[in-house]
Amino acid sequence: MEDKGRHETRRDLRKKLKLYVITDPELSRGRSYREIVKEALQGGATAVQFRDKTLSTRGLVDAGKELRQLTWEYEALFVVNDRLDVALAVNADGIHIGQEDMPLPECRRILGDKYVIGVSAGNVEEAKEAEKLGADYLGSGPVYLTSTKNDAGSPLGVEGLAEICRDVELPVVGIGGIEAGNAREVIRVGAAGVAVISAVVSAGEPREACREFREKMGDD
Ligand code: 3NM
Repeated sequence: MEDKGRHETRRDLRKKLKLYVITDPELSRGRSYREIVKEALQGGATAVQFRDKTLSTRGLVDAGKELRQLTWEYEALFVVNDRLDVALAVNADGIHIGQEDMPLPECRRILGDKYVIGVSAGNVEEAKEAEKLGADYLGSGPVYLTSTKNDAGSPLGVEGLAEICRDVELPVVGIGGIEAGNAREVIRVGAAGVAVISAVVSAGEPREACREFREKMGDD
C-alpha cells in the first residue's frame, strides 16, 4: 500500500509541489518541527522537506518519523534533504539533493524508481544536467534575496527562473526570498510551486502564513 502511494505521489508530483515548506532548526522560534509542520499542513502546504544539518542521525530518524506520519495524514509529499539513509529509514517519498550532495545517479541506483528525487539547480546548465540524469523535480534559486542561506549566490530574479522553466520539462520549484506577496509571480513564470523557509517557519502562525500563500497563488 505504501508503494502504491509512492507511485501515485510521483504521478501528481507537479500538483504536490505547489506550496513546499522546508524545515529549519534556527528559524523555528523555539517550536518543534511537529508543531510547525502540522500547522503548515493545516494551512495548505502540499509538500514538506525535512532539512536539518544539526541533528544526530538518531534525532533525524525520530523527528523524520513524526513528520512522515503527519504528511501521510494530510496527503502531502515528504522528502528528506540530503540524507538517503534517513529518507529510507522513515519511509519518505524521496530526497532532495544539492550540487555537493550524493550524485544523482548513485541516489537513483540506491533508491530505485519509486522514490522522488529533487535536485537544486541554480542555472540552466545544472537544470538540464539534472533532467538528463533522471531527476523528478528541480528546486531553483535563489529567486530573490534571502538571508536564510548564506551561500545561496546572487538572485536569479523571475527572469532567470523563467529561463530554467522554459528549458526543462521537469516541474521546477522556485526558492529563496519567496513570500505570499511575490509567490504568484513565481508561478506565473512557469514554476510548479514555491519552496519557502522563513516565510512559514518563522511566522507567528504558520497555518495562517500558508493560507495566505494559497490564497494569493490562486489555482493556476
Ligand atoms: N536554497 P527562505 S535559497 C535552502 O537558492 C535554500 O538553492 C536556496 O529560504 C537556493 O525561504 C534557500 O527563507 C533558502 O528565503 C530559502
